[in-house]
Amino acid sequence: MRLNSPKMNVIIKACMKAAKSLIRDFGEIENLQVSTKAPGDFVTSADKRTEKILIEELQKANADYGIVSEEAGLINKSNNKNKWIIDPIDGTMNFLNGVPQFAISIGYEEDQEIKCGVIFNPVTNEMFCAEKGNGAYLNNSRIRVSNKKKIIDSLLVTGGPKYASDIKEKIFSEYVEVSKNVSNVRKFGSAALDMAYVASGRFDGYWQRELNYWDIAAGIVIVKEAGGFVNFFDEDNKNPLKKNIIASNANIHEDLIGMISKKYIE
Ligand code: 2AM
Ligand code: CA
Repeated sequence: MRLNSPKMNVIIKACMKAAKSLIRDFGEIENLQVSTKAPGDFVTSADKRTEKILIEELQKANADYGIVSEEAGLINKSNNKNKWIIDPIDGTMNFLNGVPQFAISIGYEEDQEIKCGVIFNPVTNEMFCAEKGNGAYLNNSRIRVSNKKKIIDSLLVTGGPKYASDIKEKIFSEYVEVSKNVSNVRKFGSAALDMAYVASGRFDGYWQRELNYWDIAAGIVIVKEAGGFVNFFDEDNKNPLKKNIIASNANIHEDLIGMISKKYIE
């Protein structure tokens, strides 16, 4: 049984409409005009087109909701209760290089909690979605996090550091530390899909520093509804949209936290 509440229907409809445009752009990747926002942080015209469709569709349903989106920034700032958290292309670097590992990510936040989310890879046609209290799905099938018991047997995924990071050494040393204590670590380049893959048991756990809220908002509810745990660590109180995250199955969560950071918020 797929999720079909009014809220989920709005998100899925917006997502599918935007995905049509995005997949056309992916087919014409060589013709895209690429502009550089900052080193290592590329923005494509496809990004903006996809975002525009998402915002238009979501606003048709709820004109007064707040929107937090990568390019457009904050819309309807005064609405702090209901917000769409959008990433039109998560995995931009993959997209630009013709690698089919990227996704549209849409989260719906109510009273500071993500209540539902969709992560859609338009190339593989995999839609991961979840709604608080109603479970997590991949297309029409329920998903669950893996049942791996020991961290030493686990396959993890991570990302970063970004090109302009000030903490590259710290991120590399964490990578070394974790790698010594697990089966293996992957780097796939889309935080949203990394979260979705943890939710569906493909990876046992995920961690990454220096993310933006829109990279992982939808993933939070999808991992939790799939039975996983999500924690944020080393929070930056001055910038609540910046996130360091750990997401995994329940069995290995404490061990993973122990390897990465002792300072975490419940
Ligand atoms: P993006 O593709 O939307 O930029 C890659 O490790 C993951 O980190 C992607 O989900 C990417 O999102 C995210 N990320 C966030 N900020 C980034 C940055 N400045 N440079 C590269 N990746 C970034
Ligand atoms: Ca992103």
